Amino acid sequence: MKALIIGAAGFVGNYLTDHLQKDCKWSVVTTKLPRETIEKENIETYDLDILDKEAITSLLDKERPDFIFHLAAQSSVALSWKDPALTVDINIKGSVNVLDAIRGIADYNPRILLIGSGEEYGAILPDETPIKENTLLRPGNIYAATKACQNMIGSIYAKAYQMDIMMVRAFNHIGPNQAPLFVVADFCKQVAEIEKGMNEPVLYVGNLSAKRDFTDVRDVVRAYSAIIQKGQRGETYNVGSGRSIEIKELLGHILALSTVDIKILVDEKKLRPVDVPDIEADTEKLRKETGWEAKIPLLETLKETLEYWRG
Ligand code: A2R
Repeated sequence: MKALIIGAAGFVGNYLTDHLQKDCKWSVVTTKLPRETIEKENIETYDLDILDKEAITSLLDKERPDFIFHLAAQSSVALSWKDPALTVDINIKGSVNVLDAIRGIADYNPRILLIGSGEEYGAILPDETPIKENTLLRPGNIYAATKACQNMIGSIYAKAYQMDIMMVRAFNHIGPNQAPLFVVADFCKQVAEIEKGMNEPVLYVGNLSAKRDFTDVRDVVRAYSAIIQKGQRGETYNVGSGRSIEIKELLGHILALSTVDIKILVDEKKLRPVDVPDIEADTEKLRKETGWEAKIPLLETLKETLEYWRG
């Protein structure tokens, strides 16, 4: 089997490449932007901007992968506020380019996975958690709106053109190598810097009361390969641990792993209005249809992420 990962130079792409090669034993082709680098063995890597539909077509025509994982995105919520047009271009027009390029190739029916986000659900009501896939989408930021749109277009293409497209909504995923824009990487980086004496023993935090659903990125990529093989055409699958945890408790676990005493201070800049106090994925559909279970305990992921930043 041959798999193509579009947008493989990002956080998830790195883990997905390893998983498909080592665990699934598939041949893997990846794409990246010209400014990015991918250092992997036995991998064919192409430069590809998904805004260039013709380039997508010629790559697909040449490689004809059986499975296509579409990861490429403008994935930052913060940047989506600053540059909504770019986010719409990449996340909506780019995804349409990918789907349309596939559709335009004769006698070619790959299985395709579009990666969306738990952010698509937005301001859920208290009785809507754990969140099921059929919950009303109320995206609260530009990034979330573009991913919700990608999801809708994916299901329309699947139905209208009988294409084997599956969609996921991934909740918070964490692990070594994640950018410190995200809460766990941010806390671990700060702790590691304090331990090295680079900073005073003060850890700056935002809102600690929110509850979120965290999954190790290596479990997430296993879910992706399971869905692309066993998922149903046009269906959407939540990917999460199925258990939310208060950020305060998460911080407590990270501090317990630290070798020094650390004071906690609230940084006004990190405080964001939290309109959704508890976000927890209902993952029954994923588990029932694919047999997937999260394997890596949260404490193990936190330990490895802290070790990564210590290094
Ligand atoms: O924005 P950059 O320079 O980090 O590059 C990202 C790349 N990308 C593109 N690739 C092709 N054509 C474009 N026009 C384009 N614009 C951006 O897609 C990055 O290397 C990759 C996405 O990776 P990350 O931003 O690290 O996201 P992550 O955490 O790996 O998540 C994968 C997927 C994304 O669709 C997220 O929105 C979703 O899972 O949560």
